[in-house]
Amino acid sequence: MAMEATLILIKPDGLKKSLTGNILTRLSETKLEIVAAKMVRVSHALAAVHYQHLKEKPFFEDVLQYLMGEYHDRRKVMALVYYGEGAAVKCRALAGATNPEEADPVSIRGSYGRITTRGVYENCIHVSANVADADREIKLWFQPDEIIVDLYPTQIVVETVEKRSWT
Ligand code: IDP
Ligand code: MG
Repeated sequence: MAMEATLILIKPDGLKKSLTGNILTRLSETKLEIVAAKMVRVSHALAAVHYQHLKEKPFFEDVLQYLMGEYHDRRKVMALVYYGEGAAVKCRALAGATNPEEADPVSIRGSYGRITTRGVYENCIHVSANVADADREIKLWFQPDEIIVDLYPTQIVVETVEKRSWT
């Protein structure tokens, strides 16, 4: 199997239900390496690009609000990159099907997900669907220096930007 990276997001429902430890424990069964991790406050713009393939769906805006944490009083997600042999397929298998009612009951989504009365599949975790999606999504959520291995080609850009520093 090829060395791959995949993006994992613990969504706001997963955080609110205190499932971070459970989910990371389940993912550790894969023996993959975590090469990046951070908490992210998700903007509408980031959510919209992340879920661009759902733009025409009637539930698009609901899914954006869900990822932004508007339904869970938790405006954050935990983003991680898992790296190793067959990472995309292995993590996807542990996550289970998109619809938590159809997901294998012992999968992460089968164990912890639910369908809300609004009709959104709250499935606790995002896992890139395949390697092509993973490459796009990892570049969207992480900067090169936030990942401890070199996954993709980089370039040096010289910019003068104002940024905060510790006083
Ligand atoms: P995935 O998360 O399994 O890759 P996608 O089709 O990419 O599935 O959908 C992204 C997210 O949008 C899902 O995880 C789920 O939260 C939500 N979603 C997808 N399809 C539906 C649907 O038919 N009804 C309600 N929510 C959905
Ligand atoms: Mg998807």
